[in-house]
Amino acid sequence: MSGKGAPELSVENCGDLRVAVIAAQWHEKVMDGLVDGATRALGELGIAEPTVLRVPGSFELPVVAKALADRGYDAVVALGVVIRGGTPHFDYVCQGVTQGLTQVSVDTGVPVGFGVLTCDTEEQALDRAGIAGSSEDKGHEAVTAAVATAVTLRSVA
Ligand code: DLZ
Repeated sequence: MSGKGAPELSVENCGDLRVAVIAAQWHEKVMDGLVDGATRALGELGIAEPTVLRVPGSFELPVVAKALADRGYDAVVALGVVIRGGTPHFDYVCQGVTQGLTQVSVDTGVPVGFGVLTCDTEEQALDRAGIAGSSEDKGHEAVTAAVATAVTLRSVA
């Protein structure tokens, strides 16, 4: 999937929103970039002191996302990196986390930013991690999308 065509989102009146970030721990360098990008985005949006939690791997993201959504957060952002190996395990983890996060979001009505990279190689992941030399900043993007959606939901409440 190409990053071309991404919108320039302008998000306002969101400083009072409660936002939580959950981050997996596999692939440390990429994860550090995603978490930094997410934190930077929250600062730019004026959302101080977000909750940041770590889980072991991407497969654990949905259950914690559900707990946070149930506890009154206005938006949850899930960050992870899954890199293809030589077995079908990659497909099961990707499917589980994607369907799990979608289900949490739709069932609870709380937007869940999807900052989970599913890549063939570590190089592809680093190129999307928002570090020096990256062409994309997916942690930042996931926060902006989740908060923008929370603002939209508030306007229709
Ligand atoms: C087992 C596993 C593998 C092989 N690869 C990754 C990965 O690339 N990225 C990731 O976030 N997690 C991986 N995991 C761990 C699973 O997400 C999960 O933590 C374990 O299967 C334990 O439930």
